[in-house]
Amino acid sequence: STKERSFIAIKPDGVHRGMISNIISRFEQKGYKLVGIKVIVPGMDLAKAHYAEHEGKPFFNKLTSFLTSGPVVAMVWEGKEVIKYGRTMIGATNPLASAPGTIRGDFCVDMGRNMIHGSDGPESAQREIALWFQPSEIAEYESATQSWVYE
Ligand code: DAT
Ligand code: MG
Repeated sequence: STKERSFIAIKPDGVHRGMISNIISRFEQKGYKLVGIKVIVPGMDLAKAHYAEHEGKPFFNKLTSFLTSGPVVAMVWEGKEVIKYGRTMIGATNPLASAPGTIRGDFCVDMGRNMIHGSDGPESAQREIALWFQPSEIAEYESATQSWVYE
């Protein structure tokens, strides 16, 4: 469906390093549609809820502390297979295992500074979008380029 949605977030390292426009450009140029965006410094409750699946793992405290340490650009992107292909654009969790051409492959080295989050499946996408956004913060619209991106 061209209506599939993924939660994509630029983490504090990406914001501090001036990568907001670069990352947004990549999704925009692909043909995906931005339907939600905000910049927030998440509190610990939000960070822990976001990364709930990793609770108890050795890196959990570092991970949630880092997410709460600064600005996060939270976004919802829409388009055909945006969840799976968004992950392809982002690259592997370990940037040193990410292919060149991916966001993490092009810009990152350490796992704890891998700059960007993307939902890993339909259930996590739905859960994360609901966690970070009110329904009224999501824009419903048809892109003027719709028929030039989709046949
Ligand atoms: P991803 O962000 O690719 O979905 P994930 O959900 O497995 O990866 O983990 C969330 C974040 O936690 C990841 O972006 C970086 C950090 N992380 C994951 N595994 C780690 C590990 N083994 N050591 C340190 N940090 C890790
Ligand atoms: Mg993940």
